[in-house]
Amino acid sequence: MKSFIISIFFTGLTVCTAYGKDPSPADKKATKETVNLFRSLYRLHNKGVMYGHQDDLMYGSTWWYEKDRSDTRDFTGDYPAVAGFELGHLELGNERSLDSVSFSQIAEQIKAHYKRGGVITISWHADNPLTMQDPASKSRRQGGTAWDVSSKEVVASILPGGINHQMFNIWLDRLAAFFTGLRDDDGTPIPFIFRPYHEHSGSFFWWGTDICTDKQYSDLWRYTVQFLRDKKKIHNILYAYNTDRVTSLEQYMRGYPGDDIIDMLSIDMYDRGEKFGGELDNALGFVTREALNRTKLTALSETGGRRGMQDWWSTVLLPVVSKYPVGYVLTWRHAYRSRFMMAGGQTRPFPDDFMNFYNSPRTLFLKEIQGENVYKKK
Ligand code: BMA
Repeated sequence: MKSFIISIFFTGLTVCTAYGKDPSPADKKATKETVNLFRSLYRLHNKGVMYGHQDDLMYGSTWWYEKDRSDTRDFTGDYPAVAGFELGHLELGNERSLDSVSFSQIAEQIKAHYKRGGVITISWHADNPLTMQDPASKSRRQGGTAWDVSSKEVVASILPGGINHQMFNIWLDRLAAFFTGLRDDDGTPIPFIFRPYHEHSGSFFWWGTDICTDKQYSDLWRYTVQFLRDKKKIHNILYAYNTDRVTSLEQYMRGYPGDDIIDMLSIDMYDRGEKFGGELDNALGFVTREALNRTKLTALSETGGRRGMQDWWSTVLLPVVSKYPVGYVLTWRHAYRSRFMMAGGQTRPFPDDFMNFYNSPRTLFLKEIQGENVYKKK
């Protein structure tokens, strides 16, 4: 109310001040729907943790692109609140992703999920811009891909002044063209969370902590955002900073590009054994605290269960994520396995215990966030 009264006197100025008070995206020119999404997600931290699933709308281990189908919905009756998509190989100008998914179908499903009022997140396993040019890399396992960590010169080679800088600009141009095409029927740009250069601490991608310097990593981020936001004038993106498992805030923040670039502090952690619960508890504690101190969003943007555990969802994951303001938890794709299917393999997409996670008052699936109207669409 106070800012409303002041705004009667100093309209232009107070709009900015009032804006500055509320949690807001790093992009000062973010579209209305993007600002609304950011604020809704920030508010939802208090309500519960959204469930997200990678490629949920594109395929499952037993089916391939059936419009509107979803493993999550098949199993629970509801879509995930957050739908994940992957753009690896878009940079090459290909029609299909590294997982053989058609980019035009991805765009279609992004639009469908936006229409339903769901949240969209996009990852990018970009090929290695340096080693992919070396024919010898083809003979190596993962040679030329995002996982090729054979050279420490990659990030330097694409930054301004680097030998691959022009090529990298073409890659970003292709991303920009795809992003610009993500529009609703009335032409409204569809807001989404973009999580490139992920799992920085892991050093199994060419942008990892052991493969480039912290400064280069930060420069890569800043260059990318400035290219998409300032040069291409794309204002419907929330940017997610992300690491793999870390044990301290200091380790987490290595190479952080800055609050003027980043909207979300997220972490990926998979369960590799009994210590997982404690490690996740520790990491989510300092990541979410730091995020809220900076007025940023949070997520456990990739996680996955321990093989053989029947009740992982309700006894390991749920108790820890319930302790902290974690915006969403996303589990990775159910890769399509035709040969496995032919051999009569298991066809259930989730264990029974997933229903306990679904039924928990702490978790939010699509129907629960539809009521929130996260984009404040009319
Ligand atoms: C990885 C694996 C790969 C996949 C990649 C991008 O974690 O699932 O098979 O190509 O993600 O989706």
